[in-house]
Amino acid sequence: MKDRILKKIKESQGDYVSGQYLGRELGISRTAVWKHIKGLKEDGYIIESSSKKGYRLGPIPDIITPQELQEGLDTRVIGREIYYLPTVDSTNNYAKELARSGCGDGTVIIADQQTQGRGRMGRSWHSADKRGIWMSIILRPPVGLGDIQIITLAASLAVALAVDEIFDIKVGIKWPNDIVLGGKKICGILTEMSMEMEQVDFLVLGIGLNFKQQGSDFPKEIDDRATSLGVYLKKTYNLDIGNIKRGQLIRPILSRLEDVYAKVNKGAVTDIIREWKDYSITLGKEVYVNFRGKQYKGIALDVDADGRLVVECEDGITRKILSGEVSVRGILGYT
Ligand code: BT5
Repeated sequence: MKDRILKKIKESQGDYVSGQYLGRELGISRTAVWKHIKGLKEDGYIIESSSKKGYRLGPIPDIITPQELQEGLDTRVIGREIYYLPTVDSTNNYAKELARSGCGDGTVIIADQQTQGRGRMGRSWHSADKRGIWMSIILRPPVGLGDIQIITLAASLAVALAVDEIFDIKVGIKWPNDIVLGGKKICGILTEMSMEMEQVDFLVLGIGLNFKQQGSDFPKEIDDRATSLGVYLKKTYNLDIGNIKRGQLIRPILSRLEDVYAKVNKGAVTDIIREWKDYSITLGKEVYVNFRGKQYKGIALDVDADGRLVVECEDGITRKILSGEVSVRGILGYT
């Protein structure tokens, strides 16, 4: 009902709508209307109330509820179901529980804030309130285990394409899926999965994208390697993104994710890799990689059809790395 009231007051485009009219249209009492309006205000909407004229919606704030995100979302799978949480330990944790209890392919869990955001290999992910996009997408791909790495690469490609579309800037992707601007990380992706009888039951794609943080919002330990779109755009183009809502970037990310996901499911892996390579800042560079417990220095030559990084190591042997750490010279601290 709250959604229907919101829709009605949005439709009136800044004019007052009386409680009586809303009640009559929706078949509820004026008191019930008032209660729902109170709920909308608690969600963050600015609604002026006048005892004579009724209710009037103010400018829409930066809200990421399903109602807001789904308005204008052109996807058929990704984000058809969205769970919004003001605060959560980790959207990936929440997503895994939800997936186990049986939710649909493409379900999105999104939060304003994470108290225990996670990176890969037990590391933590700083997720300040309303400053970034912290979301997890549950996928149930009809593909084998071998394609999981491609889906992870595809996710970073989707973010890169969406940032390009909205801000007209080209990010770099550090293999496998760190997104970097001006040598600093703006986005990380954590893919987790659940297997059953050797089949992928579900996959959780956790995307953390720094959006509106100021430089001083990052803790000391990471402020030399982390930045946000806001900081980068201000510094580089003197562009202020204060008025841009998170939803304006979330929707294109979900759309592009839907495109690349469909391609993976169709087996169009070479297309994904080709597009991904266009954003790569790893290929052709000197790298340090860990392979079977040992560290090697080499040159990153290529990404193969399985999404593995092909590295020509100093000992003359070419190794294919499936996951783990890669330090790229000149990026995020390796000099
Ligand atoms: C990642 O790990 O880059 C994956 C991050 C995934 C975060 C999302 S948010 C939604 C979903 N829910 C979760 O709980 N997680 C996912 P990794 O490559 O291991 O990078 C982690 C390292 O990046 C940390 O050890 C820090 O050095 C650094 N770091 C932490 N917070 C950061 C931030 N906000 N921006 C940039 N770097 C950060």
